[in-house]
Amino acid sequence: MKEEQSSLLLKSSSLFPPPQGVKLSYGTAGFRADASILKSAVYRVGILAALRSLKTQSVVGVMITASHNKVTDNGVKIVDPSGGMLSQEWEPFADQLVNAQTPETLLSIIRECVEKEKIPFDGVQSAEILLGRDTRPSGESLLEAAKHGISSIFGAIALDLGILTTPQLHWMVHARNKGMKATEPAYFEQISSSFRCLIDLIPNGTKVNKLDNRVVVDGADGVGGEKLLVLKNILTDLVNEVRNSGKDGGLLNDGVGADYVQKEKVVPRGFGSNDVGKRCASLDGDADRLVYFSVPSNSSSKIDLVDGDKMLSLFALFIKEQLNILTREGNKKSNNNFQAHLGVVQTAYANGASTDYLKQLGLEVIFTPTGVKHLHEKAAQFDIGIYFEANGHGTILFSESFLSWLEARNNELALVSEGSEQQKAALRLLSVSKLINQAVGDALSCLLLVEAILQHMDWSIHKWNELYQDLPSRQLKVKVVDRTAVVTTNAETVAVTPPGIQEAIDAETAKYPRGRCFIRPSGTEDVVRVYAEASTQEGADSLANSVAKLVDQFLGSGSSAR
Ligand code: G16
Repeated sequence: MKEEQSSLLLKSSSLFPPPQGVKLSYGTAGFRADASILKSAVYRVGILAALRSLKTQSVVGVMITASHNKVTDNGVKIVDPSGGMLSQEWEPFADQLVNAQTPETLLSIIRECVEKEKIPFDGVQSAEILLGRDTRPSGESLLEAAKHGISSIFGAIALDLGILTTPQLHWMVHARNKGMKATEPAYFEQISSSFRCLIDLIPNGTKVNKLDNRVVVDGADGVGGEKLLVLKNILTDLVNEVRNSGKDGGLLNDGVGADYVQKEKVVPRGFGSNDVGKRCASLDGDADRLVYFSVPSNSSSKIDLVDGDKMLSLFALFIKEQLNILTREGNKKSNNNFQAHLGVVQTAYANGASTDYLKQLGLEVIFTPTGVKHLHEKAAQFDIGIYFEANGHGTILFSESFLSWLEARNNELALVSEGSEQQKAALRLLSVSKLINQAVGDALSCLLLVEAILQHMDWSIHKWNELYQDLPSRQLKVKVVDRTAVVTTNAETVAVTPPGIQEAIDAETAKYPRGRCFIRPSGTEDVVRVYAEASTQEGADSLANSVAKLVDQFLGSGSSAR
C-alpha cells in the first residue's frame, strides 16, 4: 500500500473513533445498533465496500437502514455485485474492521485483507459504490460517514442515490452490473410493465380490480409507503389507499409495519373495524417484507394474518400451474423440453401447516437458518427457487439456464402456436421473472405479484387464506445479559448452549399436542427470540411463556421484552 494511501486512511479514521466498550457484529442483515453509536462503523463499512468493489471489479452497494427496528436504531449493510447480500466469507473481516480500536490497528487489518484477497490496490483501478438510505432521521449523517470511508480509498467513487427502499438499492446494483439502466424510474418501469403483462394474460380477457376491491396498504411510516405512492400513480388500478405513508407525521415502525402485524397479529395504527372485509397489506420499515391481513367481522383489532408462508404457497401454486401447462401433452412433441427443478426454502419459523401443504404439492422443501442471505443461497440451486421467511421476506429466483430455455421455448411457440395456452404460460413465467426482484425479497414487487395472481385465480384474500389452516403460534422476545450465549444448530431448531436448555425446552414442548418450540439469538435486536407452535392458541401461548421463563433462568436477568 502506498504511503499516501496509508496516511489518508490514518487521517480520516481519526475523525471517526469507535465508541468505547461496544462490540458490533455483522448480524442477520449487517450492523445494527442505536444510531448514536454507528458513525465509526458506517465509515468503516464505506472502506470495506470500496475494497469489495476493487476486489470484484464491479459496482457494490451500501444501504443505511435498520428496517423493522425502532426509529432510534439504524444499520448498515453491503450489497454484493450480484445484488445479493455481502459474501459471508467477508463478514469476519467486516467484524474485525468495525471493532478495531485504533487507526493503526484498522490500517493493519486493511493491509491484511488486501494481501489475503489479492486486491488490486495501486490507485489505478477504480471502485464504484451506490449508496442508499431509508427515511430514518439519522440516515443523512450516517450516509456522509459512509462517503468519508469510500473516499479514503484512492480511486473509489460514491454515488449517492438518496432515499430508497432496500430492495431498490439491491435491484440497482444487480442492474448496473448487468449493464442495465439502474435508476428508480427504470425499476418502476420494469415492475409495472411486467405486472401489466401478467394482467393482460389473465384467462377470459383482462380483468381489472373493481375500484372498491383494491388493496389497502400500511406503509409502516417508512420509505415503502412513500415509494408505494409513486407506484400508485403509475398503476392507478392497483392500490386503493396507502396509510401510514410517512407523510402524516406517524412514527416509523411504531404500532405499524409488517413486523408488528405479523408478530402481534393485530391491526396496525390507522386500521380497524371500518376495514372489515377489505384486503389489507403491510410493508416493513425499508419495504423488504410484506404480509397481508384482513379484519374479521367480529373484531376491531385482531386480524386474520396471511404471512410469508402463505405468499410462498400462492407463488408455488401459480408457478407449478404454469410449468404444468408448459410441459403437458401437445408440448411433448417439441424437441426443446426441460424438466424444471422447482424447490422451496423456509426457516424454522415456517408454520408447520405450510410445510405440510408444500410437501403435499409435491415440492422439495429445504430449511436454512434465519436471514435471507441463507435462504437465497439455497434457492439459487434450483431452476426456480422460491424462498420466504414467515415474516414476509422472500422472492423467487430463476436460473440463467432456465430463463434461456424459456426464452427459446417462447420464441418457438410464437412461431408454431402463437397465443396458445402453452405460450401464455411461458410468457407468464417470463413476466414473473422480470417482476419479482432477482436480488432480494422486495415488498413492492411481491405485492404486485400477489395482486396479479389473485386476479388470475379470481380469488379473494379469504380464499387464499384457506389454502391451509395455520397451526396456532406465538413469538416472544426475551432480553438477556448476553444473547450470544445461545448457540444453535440444525437450522436453529436445537440450542447447543447453554448446556441443558434444549432438554428443558424438549420436556416443556412434550406437554403440548403438536408442540414445537425453539429459541435463537436475534441478529438484528439485542434479544433472544422464542417461537412456539401447538394445536391451540392457549397451548402455543403457554409453551412460549414457559420457554421464555427458561431462557430467563438459564441466561440471567432480563424482563420479557415481547
Ligand atoms: C432481517 C433479515 C431477515 C430476518 C430479520 C429478523 O430483516 O433480513 O432475514 O428474518 O432480520 O432477524 P433476527 O430474527 O435475526 O432479528 P429486516 O427486515 O429487519 O431487514
